[in-house]
Amino acid sequence: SKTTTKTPKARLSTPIDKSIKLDKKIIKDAIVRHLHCSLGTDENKANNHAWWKATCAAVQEQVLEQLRKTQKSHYLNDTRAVHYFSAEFLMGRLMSNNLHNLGMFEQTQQALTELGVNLTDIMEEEPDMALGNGGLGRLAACFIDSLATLDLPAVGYGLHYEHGLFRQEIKNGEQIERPDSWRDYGNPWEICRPESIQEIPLYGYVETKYGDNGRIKKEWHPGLIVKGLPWDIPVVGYGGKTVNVLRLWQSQASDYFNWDVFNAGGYLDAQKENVQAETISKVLYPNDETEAGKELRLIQQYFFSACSLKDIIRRYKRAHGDNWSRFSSQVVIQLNDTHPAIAIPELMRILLDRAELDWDTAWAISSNTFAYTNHTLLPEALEKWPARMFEKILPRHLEIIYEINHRFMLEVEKVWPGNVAMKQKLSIIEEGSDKMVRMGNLSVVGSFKVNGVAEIHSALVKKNLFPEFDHMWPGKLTNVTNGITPRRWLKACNPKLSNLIDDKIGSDWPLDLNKLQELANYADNAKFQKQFMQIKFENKQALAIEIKALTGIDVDPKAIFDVQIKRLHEYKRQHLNLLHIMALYRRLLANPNYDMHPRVFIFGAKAAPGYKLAKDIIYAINQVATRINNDKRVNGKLKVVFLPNYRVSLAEKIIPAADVSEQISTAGKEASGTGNMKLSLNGALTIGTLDGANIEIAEEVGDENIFIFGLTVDEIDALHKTGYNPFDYYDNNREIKAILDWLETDYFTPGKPGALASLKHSLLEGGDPYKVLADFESYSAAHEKVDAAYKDTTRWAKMAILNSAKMGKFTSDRSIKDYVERIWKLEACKVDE
Ligand code: HBZ
Repeated sequence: SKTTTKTPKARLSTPIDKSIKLDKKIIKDAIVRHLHCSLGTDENKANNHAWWKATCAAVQEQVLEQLRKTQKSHYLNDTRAVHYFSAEFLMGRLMSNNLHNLGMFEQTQQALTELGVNLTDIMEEEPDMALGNGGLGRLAACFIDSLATLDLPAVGYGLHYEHGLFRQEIKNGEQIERPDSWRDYGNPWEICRPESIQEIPLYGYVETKYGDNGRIKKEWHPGLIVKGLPWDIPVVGYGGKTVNVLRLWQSQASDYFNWDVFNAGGYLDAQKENVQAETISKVLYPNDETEAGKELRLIQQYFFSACSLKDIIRRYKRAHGDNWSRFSSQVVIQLNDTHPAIAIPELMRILLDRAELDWDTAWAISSNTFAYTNHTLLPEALEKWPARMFEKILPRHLEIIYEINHRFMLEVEKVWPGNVAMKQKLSIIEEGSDKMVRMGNLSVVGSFKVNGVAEIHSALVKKNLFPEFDHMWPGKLTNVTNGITPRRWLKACNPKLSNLIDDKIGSDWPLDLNKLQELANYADNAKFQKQFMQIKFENKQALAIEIKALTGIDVDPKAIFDVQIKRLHEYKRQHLNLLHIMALYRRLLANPNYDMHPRVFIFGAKAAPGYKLAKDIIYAINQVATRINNDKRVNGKLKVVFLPNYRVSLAEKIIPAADVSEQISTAGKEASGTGNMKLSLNGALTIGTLDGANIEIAEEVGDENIFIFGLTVDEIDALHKTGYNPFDYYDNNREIKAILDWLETDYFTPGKPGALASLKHSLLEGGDPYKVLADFESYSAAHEKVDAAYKDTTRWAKMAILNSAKMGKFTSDRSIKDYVERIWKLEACKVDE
């Protein structure tokens, strides 16, 4: 059934480029044509889903036209291009983004209105493309948006997972994982490219041969060959000129493997191998910061890296034949974390065994092609693969890795002669009862640049993670601070605020986010403050309706909306937030007149399915929420909401409505964070530690416009060295003691005493590895400052405006320009008309 609501008064922002502005009549005709000719339905029968599909098809016509022109330009100019290798691209929905970037949002909205259809409603039909876990995957999505916007020749390469990140349901307070099926009814944006299938070898053995010239030749005889089928997702730059592609590989059984089995009557056995081949791209691994060491995961990594390299080489050869000398000047490959690091030995294998280049030539090409981005310092997140597993799946690659390591060890010997411990530390191979391949070390050795994702993180990468590499190769380790695309994270998700900004400072800001600075001139202007806060209020009203629909909980939009939205992890400290909520609750029970502005704490978080304590924290949040929300005594001053199934499209609804942004990781643990940037851009004030990009956000907004609390990296280090004892805080702070003891009663879990005890246990006997108790008091004090600031409405409005105004640095366009300048050395290539 289709819903017709009144469209907001038409307001056309300044056109980006008149030539591509489409008349609404043309759009309307295209939508109706697709309804009839592509979907076989009509205006009377069509439901929202059909309208959505028809509209996608109409938009895709424009997209494909620009895609063709872009590819022609890049081919004719034989441009150097970046290839962004990432196991994850967390794209979310594409309709609104594509409409905005093509500059046809308003016309399409009007066209649909005339057809009696509401664009906002049909956009809800689009499933999220959730092909990623969190920050790392979303960063890749923002980066390809910026690359296209800046007219840079770029291809994103990844996996075409059949099932993206699981859908989260909450049953009796607990997380339940359900499969995500984003393509069940087809995906209108993607294009299947069977003409570019690749074949990928796996398993088997390596034969050593002697060539005529006496040189040793290696030949890998694979035990299995799988096919990689590419699907292209067009990536539309803002302004609608450059359309790059995101190429995602789907695994398929190869046509000609195992005919022997088949012919011998083993039809079912052959089918089994089909299933195995097709399993490779079946499902995204849902672990964000831990490595499972599973065979299928390594195969996934090799599969998409090898398909992508073959694709790149095919394209290179079309222009340059067998002359490899220009390869690394035409091709740069960015490794998004170590997940695609296997591409390094794979390129070496191709250069050595196929192109028959000598080692030094091959190594010069390979090591000038790759650059690597590190996203974490957490030891449990650093990838290591058992050498045994490598030998079984990729026997030739293991040989090559040993050779890379052997030559690298000779370099280490030159710098630290006779130092065995140093060799053990830096070696790509970790010795022990189970030999392991360290993918981080391989990535540093095999890349020409390595970057961290925020200033402090990059400094810690140099100081703690790879200090010796920094000594050996000064200048190789660098920083590129993360960023977010302001097209999705302000223009599209917060139309009311975007329109207000357009009216004040013009509509260039999505391409030049530093322009937002000009808003600072209005930070004290009473009228502007009122408009700004009115929009925030309306966004909160809309979120309140969403909260009611999703959870049944009533929240008052006049309360402070305090949000923590991110993956659930101990280091992100959702439990610190929870302990503080319990403290407020306790204070309210002790003193019904406890002075605080009403507050709604909003959480969104998925836990890795195997991460017990993370799931316990979700359960605890939900149980505490239920108790508080149903307790009349708090008098509406406190509400707690856990929104199920946090994902990109839900973030787009929460962020414009947030007053307070919780960025409370243990200092030194959050590499950067990007949600912090999105929230601040939309006028939320940060309560946060001096960690990741929070530090740079504080520098931009000024200390008076952010609530910083907690131990610094150095203080955490010092505490660690002197010996941290969480019981000191438990024994000496009555509030902390009362709250932790409360967790052991059945107050929040009627009839089930102890159901929340694991939390207390981890914070006491467990040693509180993330220093929650050490930061509690300072966090609580910072929250009192938040409360006081909010009560002063003028002051709060000014602070909120200044947050939006000062976020210019955090556009992903700036990040990409940094990559171009410091690492990629690319040139823009304008697309001809
Ligand atoms: O990458 C995140 C960092 O935690 C965050 O601080 C940073 O802002 C962001 C972008 O640089 N890291 C992740 O999101 N990591 C993963 O999602 C991940 C996924 C699979 C893995 C390991 C990590 O095997």
